[in-house]
Amino acid sequence: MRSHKAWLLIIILSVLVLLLAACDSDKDDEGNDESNPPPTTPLPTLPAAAEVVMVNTTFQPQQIEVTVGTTVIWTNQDADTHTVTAGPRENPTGLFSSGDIAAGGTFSFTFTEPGTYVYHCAPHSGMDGTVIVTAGTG
Ligand SMILES: [Cu+2]
Repeated sequence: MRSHKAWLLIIILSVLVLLLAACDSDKDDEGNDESNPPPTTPLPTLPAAAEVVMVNTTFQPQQIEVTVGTTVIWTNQDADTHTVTAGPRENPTGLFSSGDIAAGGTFSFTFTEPGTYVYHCAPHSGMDGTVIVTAGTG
């Protein structure tokens, strides 16, 4: 009984020593990796977003440039209702049309093709904006 316990103790100690040794070598590897990280591959392109606010019956910024795939979010900070309507006032394209956006409301649209997109607010002449969409790099 006594020698059986002694052997068990020796085996447990041996396993512990082996585990500690393994941990030490792991730590060394990780330490080296952290202090000298390998070159990282480019991250996948995340969905991009850009913001335009409607304030003082204008779009701010009045013109923005984004890359393909960007979602533009318009937020109405005025008390008046506005719209975000694609195309020139006299000839809407129908690409997007927010309908009425009440105070505090938002509208978003994702641009999937490069180009220059003019838009306007239907009720307010002179309230116009432009989104320039360029080909993305990624
Ligand atoms: Cu408006």
